[in-house]
Amino acid sequence: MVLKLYGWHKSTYTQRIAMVLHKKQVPFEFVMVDLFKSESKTPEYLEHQPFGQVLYIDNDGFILYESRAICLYIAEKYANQGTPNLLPTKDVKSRVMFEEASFIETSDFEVW
Ligand SMILES: N[C@@H](CCC(=O)N[C@@H](CS)C(=O)NCC(=O)O)C(=O)O
Repeated sequence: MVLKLYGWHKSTYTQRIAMVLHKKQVPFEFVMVDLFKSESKTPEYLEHQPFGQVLYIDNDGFILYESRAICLYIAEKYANQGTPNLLPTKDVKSRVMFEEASFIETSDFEVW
């Protein structure tokens, strides 16, 4: 079954996932969740994303809902296709510099 991305087109979190999926050439179905209509607050939606936010993915029944974790999942699961080396090497300095940039982005630049 094709990977499903439940998100909102205006959400930068959703766009982040779509970008990584494109980079890794992973086919996916986009399922629109309209925040203006509170579609992320329905009981059915909350079963998959308990914070009532966009977004989440469904990959053959595997549900994941934190955007950066999803990016890591996609980059690692589809490591052998699309744009190579989205993740740093196993070298400890490269890894922590990646995490440093990621934490800075989360802490200091997060807007939607
Ligand atoms: N930490 C979450 C944040 C998701 C998030 O904040 N989504 C926003 C839209 S971009 C949202 O759904 N806001 C509506 C709400 O919180 O009710 C992630 O990275 O996936």
